[in-house]
Amino acid sequence: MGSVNSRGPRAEAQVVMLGLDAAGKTMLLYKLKGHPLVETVPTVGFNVEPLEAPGHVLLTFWDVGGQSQLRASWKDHLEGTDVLVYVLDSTDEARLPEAAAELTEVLGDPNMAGVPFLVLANKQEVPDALSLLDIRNSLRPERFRGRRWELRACSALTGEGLPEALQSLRRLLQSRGHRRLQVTAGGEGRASHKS
Ligand code: G3D
Repeated sequence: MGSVNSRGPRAEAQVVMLGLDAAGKTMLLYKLKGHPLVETVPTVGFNVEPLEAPGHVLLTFWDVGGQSQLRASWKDHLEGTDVLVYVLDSTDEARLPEAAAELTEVLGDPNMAGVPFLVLANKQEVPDALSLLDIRNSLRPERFRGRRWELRACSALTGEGLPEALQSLRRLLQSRGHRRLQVTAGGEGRASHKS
């Protein structure tokens, strides 16, 4: 899987979506694509989906965590990544340290040097979900120096926060030279950083 290469502004981007199993990646993908909700099945291996944002974004998503046999193969597919979307289950406090460790491992890959990332704190409609502040304090995204990042609250179930997530994606892609992507949304609940 190669990167999109052209002179001038690019309208296509390679977005890799990662997260522990059951974080909600599949459901997020369906919601972002405007499909009706379907019963999700565990992702085995990886999926590649063209996602209109409305520019053309090639979205690849992976399940990690507890699937060590898959990690060797997903590492082969990080080359050319423009933005990483990292999905967290905000109701799974117990596995937050594991999720943080996985993020560290992914961003430490040589292919991910300087690649910006968007953390989506999913399942925020659940009443006892961790707050964005709790997640930020646990994840400490500012420790990843030399790259831009944003942290967003969202719910794949209700769609809350998804327009704002796409806006973040657009901003991060723009920082990589994707000037033609246009996503319109406004919102709140964002933490962002430019290093
Ligand atoms: P994955 O692709 O990251 O493995 P899935 O995760 O999209 O398969 O979702 C895992 C489970 O979390 C599913 O529940 C799904 O319905 C649920 N889920 C995903 N997003 C949300 C959300 O925003 N809010 C809530 N409340 N649940 C969500 P099941 O029960 O099918 O395992």
